[in-house]
Amino acid sequence: MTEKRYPSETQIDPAGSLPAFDEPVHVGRPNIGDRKDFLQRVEKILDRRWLSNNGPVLQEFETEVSRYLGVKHCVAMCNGTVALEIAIRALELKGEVIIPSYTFIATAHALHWQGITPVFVDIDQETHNLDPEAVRRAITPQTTGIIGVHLWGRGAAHDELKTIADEHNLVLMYDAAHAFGCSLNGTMIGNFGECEVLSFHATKFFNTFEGGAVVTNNDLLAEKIRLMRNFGFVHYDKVIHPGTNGKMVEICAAMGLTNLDYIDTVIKANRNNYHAYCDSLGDLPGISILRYDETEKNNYQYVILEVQPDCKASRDEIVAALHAENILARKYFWPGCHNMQPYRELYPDAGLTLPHTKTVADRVIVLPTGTTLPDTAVSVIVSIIRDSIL
Ligand code: T4K
Repeated sequence: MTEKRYPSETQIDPAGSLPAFDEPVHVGRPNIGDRKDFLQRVEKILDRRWLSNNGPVLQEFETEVSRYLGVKHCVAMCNGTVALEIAIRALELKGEVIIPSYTFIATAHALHWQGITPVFVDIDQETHNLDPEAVRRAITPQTTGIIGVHLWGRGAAHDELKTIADEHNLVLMYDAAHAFGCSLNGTMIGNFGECEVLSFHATKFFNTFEGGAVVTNNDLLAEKIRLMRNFGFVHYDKVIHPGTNGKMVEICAAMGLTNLDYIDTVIKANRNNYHAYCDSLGDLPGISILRYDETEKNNYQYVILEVQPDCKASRDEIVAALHAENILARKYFWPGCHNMQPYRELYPDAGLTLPHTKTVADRVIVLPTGTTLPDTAVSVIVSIIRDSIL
């Protein structure tokens, strides 16, 4: 990023001509650990001429992720979406599976892609996570499972979901794409349900370029998922299970190991940014910021504003004001999966049972954070928001 044109909040764009930042300030700018360490790892990979297929760097990465989460098994994959697809298949889900509509589209697509009906259920307006009572109401004889999403890294209502799953003999698993490095009731996310799926995409607070993983404490499930990740091969010429190609390559695992060494620095930067946003946004009328429970571990990757109905500007007006200044704030996950294709056409009435999804999706703004955010950016961003609503 080059020179910023708003040195302080007292000098906001008097002529309204130049954007605040010369270059776009992104939500989801990758955090990258020590380059030298990474490049050394890459040199070794090239020397070894072992680029993929359960190589030594991949194995080390899986061991380190398991250790970090305190979970028995980590099966790393090429991305979080394929990890979801493989987990869903390994758990033999079919018929209908309950998910929130307020999530990234991959949660729904991973089911639809394999001929399973995603049943969109409403969220709790406070937590933005699945509402257990709404889950209960959506169960039919065709329901085989529930996929909870720990949205923004804040743990889903696991105890309630587990009770419902047990009562109805349903499989419970999690899309934990946002929740690497986060805990729920003091236990690291990654240890809940039959398994949990992580994403290590470039835009996540911890990345392997592209990547993901299934983590589980279930030995048999981990074994099955490992087979499915590699076409079902157990040995040369011997396939014992249907499978696909979900493998993570060595260079991605090397990025993962490098970024694991850097993870505390990233969390600290995110935490500082989050507190700076909380402090300066606190008094803005009609705007609230989603809070993290600081007794839990958080990755603080998601700075979430909600524009309340009494705000003088609409959510879209505020986003437009930020974009005009080159701050590419996002409206995740508007308009909800049920309003995207093919679901919009397949389930045109889904929205009738999703009032909280609509309310939240219409209100949320996601702001930039991470190690690349310049020191004074938070006050500049808040000033732009303040100007847009006063
Ligand atoms: N479940 C949930 C709940 C998820 O949020 C996701 C992924 C998944 C499952 C699936 O996991 P993966 O299969 O992706 O591992 C982005 C990410 O692509 C996606 O991984 C993520 N969720 C989602 C929330 O965000 P888009 O369509 O918003 O990406 P895009 O291209 O608009 O990029 C976001 C911003 O980041 C842009 O302003 C540009 C910036 N950026 C992006 C990349 C790739 C960079 O600055 N550098 C980069 O290298 O989906």
